[in-house]
Amino acid sequence: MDTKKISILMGSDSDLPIMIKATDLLDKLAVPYEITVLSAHRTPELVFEYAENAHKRGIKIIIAAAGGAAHLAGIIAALTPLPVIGVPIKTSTLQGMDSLLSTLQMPAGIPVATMAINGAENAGLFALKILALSDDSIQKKLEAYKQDMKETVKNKSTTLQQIHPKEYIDKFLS
Ligand code: RP5
Repeated sequence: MDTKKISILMGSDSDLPIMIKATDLLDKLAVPYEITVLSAHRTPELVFEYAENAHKRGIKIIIAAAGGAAHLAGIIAALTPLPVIGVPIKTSTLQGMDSLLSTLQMPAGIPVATMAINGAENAGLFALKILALSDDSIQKKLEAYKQDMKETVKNKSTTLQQIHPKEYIDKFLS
């Protein structure tokens, strides 16, 4: 089995319904990953241990998702030499603006590549784009993914030319 080069971290298992979009993408493209719950606030010692050792196990990129006072991506980025992709999780109180700003507004010296609120699929894609720089097989998978996306949009447009917009909503969007 291939070495896992992508690590997905979540502040809580309650982030999984969002992060499943990243794992679905990686499963679809048959790229292995590891997925772990680690909290900057609830398990700080484990966060330190994980971040300081991940690169020694062959991990190349860390995706860190958290909501609210979302410090997970930032503290991981402070401790690892690896690139860190942050996913701010939408919250019920502030709609994820809290998560977005606490993931995004890092001080100079400690970068976190922050995705959109709930941007789990893009986090997976961004991780793959980094790996594709030195892996042609991943590059090819990304090209196929993009082609699929293009065909899907074209097919939707063709269908929309053939039926009434209300029927389209009933059939495909309800
Ligand atoms: C953050 O707090 C987690 O990333 C999650 O988004 C949020 C709520 O966590 P739970 O109270 O659902 O465990 O640390």
